[in-house]
Amino acid sequence: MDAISRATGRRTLLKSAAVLGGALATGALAPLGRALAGAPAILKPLPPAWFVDYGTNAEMRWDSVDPRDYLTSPARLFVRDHTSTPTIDASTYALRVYGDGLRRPRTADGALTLSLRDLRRLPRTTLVATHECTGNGRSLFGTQQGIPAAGTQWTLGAVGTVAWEGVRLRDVLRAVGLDPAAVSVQATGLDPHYVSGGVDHGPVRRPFPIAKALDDALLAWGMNGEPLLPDHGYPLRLVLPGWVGIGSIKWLGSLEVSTTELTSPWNTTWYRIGDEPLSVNPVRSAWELPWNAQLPRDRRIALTGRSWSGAAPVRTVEVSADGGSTWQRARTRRTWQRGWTPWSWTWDRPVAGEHVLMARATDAAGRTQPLTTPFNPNGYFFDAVVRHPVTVA
Ligand SMILES: Nc1nc2c(c(=O)[nH]1)N[C@H]1C(S)=C(S)[C@@H](COP(=O)(O)O)O[C@H]1N2
Ligand SMILES: [Mo]
Repeated sequence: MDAISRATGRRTLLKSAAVLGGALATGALAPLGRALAGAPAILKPLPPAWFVDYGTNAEMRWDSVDPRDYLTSPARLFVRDHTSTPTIDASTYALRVYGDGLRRPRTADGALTLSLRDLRRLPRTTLVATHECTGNGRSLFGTQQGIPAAGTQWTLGAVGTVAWEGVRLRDVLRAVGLDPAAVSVQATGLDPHYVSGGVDHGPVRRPFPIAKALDDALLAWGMNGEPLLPDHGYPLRLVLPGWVGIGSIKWLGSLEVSTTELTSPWNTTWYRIGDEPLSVNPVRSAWELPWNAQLPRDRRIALTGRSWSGAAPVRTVEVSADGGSTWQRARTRRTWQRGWTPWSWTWDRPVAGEHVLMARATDAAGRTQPLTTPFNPNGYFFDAVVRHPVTVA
């Protein structure tokens, strides 16, 4: 099924689709056509049992997570689109690589092009890693700390753990030839330009240090053994493990390698706190429970959740059911590579009434979750211990 028939199949079919006919079918005018037709930005189905739908963004519901599944299936992974998911033909797709940081410098016009076939000749790798939006938990600045932050009001579901399959960026850069003086790489997406407040900010793009490129960055074409879904970057995306989601540019169109620091509004204006462009994700935890869950009184209740950190595996998780007066160790399960740590805890015969559950993780780098986190206007990095309300009856 093509993108348009899938999109229109999901929501009410639009009379205008027939009028837009040919242009829509060829995909030539896809972004414009979709906007005219009022079609959704996100192409995959967003069943309300699994997602909260914000239009161009969709959040995974933690109460829909099956504790037995370590990985997040692509169908259930959150989506964050600045504009809308483009439809890209993999057979004509090519990644452009240029910049003065290549051993043989190239201008944007003279970029080297790499097809998916070219990339697949390099050694393949699979990496399990937790993938998370910088603004995950943003709504809690308002609901828990009393000062709302601007932006998508995610609860805690802008996160998932995926087995990415592809090639290491360092192998690509070595094959292409790197100037030892290279310091910065800028990744640019093929989605429509991001226009906000009447300003065209150009395509979504963000630079990152060459050290990250030569460490663990991947160019991924697969997730959990399947090709990327269109919403997650088909046919190729960048993955910067452990880093803010915005670093992992989807629908990767080009990489510029430079001997000077590159910039874009995505590191100079957005995705920074104060002077610092954000990079490594903080420590966070979530219960696999609905908000205001109803639980039975006078029983032993097995509860589960997960914790994760961008810097290192989560080592310990403590839980409190009395508002933080006393804490007990949760039982943690194994962390897989760079992925999250599932945990469980038995609540022993709670009494009837309103309760608050709290979970606090500490990672192997010694980072932990504070009880409150400093406010920032865009609501990034909400890493405070979440006060999760439940009713026992
Ligand atoms: N080209 C492009 N890449 C992008 C984005 C985008 O809008 N366009 N959104 C970024 C943000 S903010 C996040 S959190 C992740 C979300 O990835 P996902 O939708 O696959 O979960 O993609 C990042 N890469
Ligand atoms: Mo994000």
